Amino acid sequence: MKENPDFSVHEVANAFLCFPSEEKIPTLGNGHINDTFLATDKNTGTQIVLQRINTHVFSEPEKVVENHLTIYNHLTLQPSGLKLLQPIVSQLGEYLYKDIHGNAWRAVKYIPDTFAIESASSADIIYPAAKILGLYLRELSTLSAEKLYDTIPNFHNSILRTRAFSYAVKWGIPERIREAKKEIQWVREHQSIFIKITRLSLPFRAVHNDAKIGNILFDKNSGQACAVIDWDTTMRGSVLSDFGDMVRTISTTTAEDDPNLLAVHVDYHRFEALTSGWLDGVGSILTSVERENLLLGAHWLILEQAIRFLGDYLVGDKYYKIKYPDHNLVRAKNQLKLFQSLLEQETELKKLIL
Ligand code: GN1
Ligand code: MG
Repeated sequence: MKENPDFSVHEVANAFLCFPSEEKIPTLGNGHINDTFLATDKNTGTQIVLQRINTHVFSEPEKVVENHLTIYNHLTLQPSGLKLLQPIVSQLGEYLYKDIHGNAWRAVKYIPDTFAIESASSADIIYPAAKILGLYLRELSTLSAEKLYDTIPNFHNSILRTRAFSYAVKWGIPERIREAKKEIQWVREHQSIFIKITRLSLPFRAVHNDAKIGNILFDKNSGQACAVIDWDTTMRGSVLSDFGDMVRTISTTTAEDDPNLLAVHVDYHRFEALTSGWLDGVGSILTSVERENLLLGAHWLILEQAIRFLGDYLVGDKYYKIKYPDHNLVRAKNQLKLFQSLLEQETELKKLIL
């Protein structure tokens, strides 16, 4: 059953909490896909995160909650002390709750005294943020990827994504296609990078697949990175895409939708700090093919993200939540600028990795 825009978050809070507060239940975070709320139990003060799973994107929400449980059970046994998203069962004893409108919901325990950010404005957080993303991968390295479902099949298959992009360029909204002519041309000139990725024999592992700065929680008191969140796409994939997503969101001071393109660039010193943090985090899990191609992972992910935003703009914003009409175009231009900056510094950046 597909999601329904009509829902009562209070009904859902009632399904997961014994005595939910009757006050307004606020939204939480800036996710592009799911709807997230923070509900409180008025007797105990316990706070839980309620999420309506976007079933246009995650067509089998059962797999999302099953993977979550598998990951949680695995990470609980690991030594690093990452704070974890503890799944919560509904009063019916299930991890997935279908509301009366047919929407799919799940809940996790809120990790108190933490905050999230959308861009790495302070240089101090780069090393710890990168390290925790690496640690997450290190701890997952002992979980067989076969134990996880593909919650979104072909998620980082950029050859298929290029096909979808070509379709959008052919059948999308004509005015938008005209408006984005320059960007479409630019993508076409650089998309051969995706072929390079498919030619590498990369090992499949359980990886995060959405390893961006917004998916890290920081402790309010110490300022330290303490949790990696949003495990919905943690499944089979490559560490290169996680490295790439990290570069995409931490090597620059700007958010992915900053329209000020002059400010969008990969900063050499940030790149240096994030690479060293991430490598310290992953430890010795990388194979030589992974290690040698990390920078290619950054090219891959940034260009892939650009075509996802641009393609969505061309077809009329069907996938990503937007805040204004050209939002996806602004995001795409931002990512293309970042990609260009990466290309310009390729030789110097490569020296930092090898
Ligand atoms: C989406 O929902 P959210 O914000 O965690 C997207 C990622 C993109 C990201 C761009 C399932 O993530 O792949 O990289 O936006 N998730 C899905 O910020 O498509
Ligand atoms: Mg996500």
